[in-house]
Amino acid sequence: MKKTSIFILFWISPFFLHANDGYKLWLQYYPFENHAIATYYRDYLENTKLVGESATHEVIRNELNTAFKGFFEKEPASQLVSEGDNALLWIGKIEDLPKDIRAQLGNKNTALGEEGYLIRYIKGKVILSANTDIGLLYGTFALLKKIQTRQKLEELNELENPRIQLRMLNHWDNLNRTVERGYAGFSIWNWHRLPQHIDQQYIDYARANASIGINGTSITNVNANALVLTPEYLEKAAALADAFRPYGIKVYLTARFNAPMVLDNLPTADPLDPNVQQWWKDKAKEIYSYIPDFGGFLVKADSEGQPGPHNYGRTQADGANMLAEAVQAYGGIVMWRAFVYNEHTPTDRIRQAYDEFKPLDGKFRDNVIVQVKNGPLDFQPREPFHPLFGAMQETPLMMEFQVTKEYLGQDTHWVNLASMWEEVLQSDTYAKGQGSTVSKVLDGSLHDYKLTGIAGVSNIGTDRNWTGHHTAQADWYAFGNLAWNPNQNIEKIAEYWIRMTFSNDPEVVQTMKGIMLNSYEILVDYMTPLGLHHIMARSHHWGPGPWVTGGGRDDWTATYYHKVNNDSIGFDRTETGSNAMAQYAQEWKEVWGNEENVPMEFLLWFHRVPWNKKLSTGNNLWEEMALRYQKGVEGARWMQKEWSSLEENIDPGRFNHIASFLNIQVNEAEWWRDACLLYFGQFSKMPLPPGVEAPKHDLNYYLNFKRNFVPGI
Ligand code: BDP
Repeated sequence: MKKTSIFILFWISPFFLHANDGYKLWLQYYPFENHAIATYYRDYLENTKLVGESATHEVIRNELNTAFKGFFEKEPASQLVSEGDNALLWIGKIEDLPKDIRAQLGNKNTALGEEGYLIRYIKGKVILSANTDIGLLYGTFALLKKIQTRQKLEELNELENPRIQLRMLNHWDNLNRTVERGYAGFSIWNWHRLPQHIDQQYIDYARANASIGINGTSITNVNANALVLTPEYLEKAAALADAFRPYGIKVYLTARFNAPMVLDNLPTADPLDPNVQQWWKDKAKEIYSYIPDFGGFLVKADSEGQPGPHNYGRTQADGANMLAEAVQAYGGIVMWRAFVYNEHTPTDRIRQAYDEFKPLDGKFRDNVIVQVKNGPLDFQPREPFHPLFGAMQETPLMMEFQVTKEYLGQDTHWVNLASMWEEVLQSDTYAKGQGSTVSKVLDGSLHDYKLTGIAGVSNIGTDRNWTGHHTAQADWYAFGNLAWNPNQNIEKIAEYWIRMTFSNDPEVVQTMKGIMLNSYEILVDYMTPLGLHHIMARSHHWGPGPWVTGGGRDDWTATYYHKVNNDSIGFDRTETGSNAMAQYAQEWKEVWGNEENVPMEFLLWFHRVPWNKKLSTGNNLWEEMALRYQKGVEGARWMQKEWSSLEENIDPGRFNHIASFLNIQVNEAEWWRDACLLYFGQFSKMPLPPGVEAPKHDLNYYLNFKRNFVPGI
């Protein structure tokens, strides 16, 4: 029998009989499905030599042990370190490897960066090496992933470096442990028990993040509480930083712009005032005395009630540069958010960030990076990429994705966010001609940025499975993978996640992958088809609210965005309207600017269209909208059916949990369809086209549907 044929033997393992609570994420390390596969990998895992000593080496050793115990359901012999030099798997920094092993690598390591690793199969041995301890840790997780996904070790020949420097999670966690837009329980940071108690969950959080290459975490809400900058909290943040350090993860804090006033009664927070500047310098010094490798500040200013430089007639660059100067001497950075818009809505809200930041290009200090949301509005189910990505050649920009699904069904909907992210990352900005993708902006190659980064707003909480929905773990996983390399194939990412988290059973892999890769279009169809946006319920954003109007802020209503009337619907963003389209390259104006050939997914984002307008599909606008809502509902039902076919192949704990959530998803998809079509139908005054199911209730029912204490606010 050839060695390779062991990979196609049968798959059922007793492991599936045990209910799984999901806590182990994609680091399940479940037993091999048959003896032949187990034997194949055991040869290597039992003959491993880990060279060198450090806190990170300790982490590597523990991870290898954990994996071994999972794979083989027993303790490894002698700490997995083989005696003598006969090891089959070598793990060590280049400089630590014995001469003969290093010699085998030849000059194949020259392209290794600070955080990179290489894994090579040479003459019967697997050699895993790196320049740094952290590179070694990343390589260890990469190797374990290969084993988890049943790849052949004889084929290993890779050198990997991350394409983006800062790979960050942003927690919107408050000091009282509520999580803004968090749907998986409370904040995992137990501030009250810190700094004395380091919970196991912090360690497992760091492991999980390191396994996907995350190297930074901003632990507090962007709607910031200045208290986190006081000694009481700095001591606690330092304890977290200590716990995360061996995993290569730095801690960042959100800075409230008027902290000098709040904490020390300064009369102003004007960034050009010398006393204010001195205050931040002293504060930075104090922070670094607690956390010597503190990463820096993340700042939300002049947005949604947060104080900022506007309060003093100063620019965003004035504000960012003052903070940047304070941390520069220590190697710190400032991530300054571009999510700035005016409560009086002087212009189309989606224009405002570009209008404000574009003139400041090149005016920021070197250690500032501007953090831009993926789209120009606010984490909607579908938006075109943010025009700033094509506009700032002299100022490093980083991406902000929302991993938590504030506007996409929150915790109970299954939607593969990587599909949305890929669409954005591969969008062409045309900033330097064709092929100037957002991903090239982010990895710094397009404009030669010295600082590069990507952030994901965390979906993690105290729920046993971390993310509420078991499948939302896939979003965390995919985020890390795309942060490491924004050009990674999302189908592969989904496949690896399924294999590591659930099973290598081909039926599970195929079925789950099918659901995941279709889920995004399905959700867009039942929530916001044809470029509709911001039609969620007020404030908590859960469920439909196309009727939301009035109140203090126009730009927080639905009617501002769809402007429906009896004749037409949609936001004209061409020259005849707000002209937000002018912020994009000419190539896009040609695609999006013309109502006749704009891709259907952005029709109402850019245009105002009469209800009876005939579209390329042959339907008029009303019919198309109704059919898409219906299609979305049918898609959700299809997901449910596909999932139910896996009952025999998935452990009952997770199978039932996901089945129950899919039930909610189908009901809510129907709710979205019925509510939106009843509401918009009052204006189109046309009947539902054939094939669209009649709503379950009348419009009044939906208008009056209220729930108390929806999470995440
Ligand atoms: C909005 C959220 C709000 C956040 C804001 C932000 O509703 O809770 O504070 O984004 O990103 O989408 O600052």
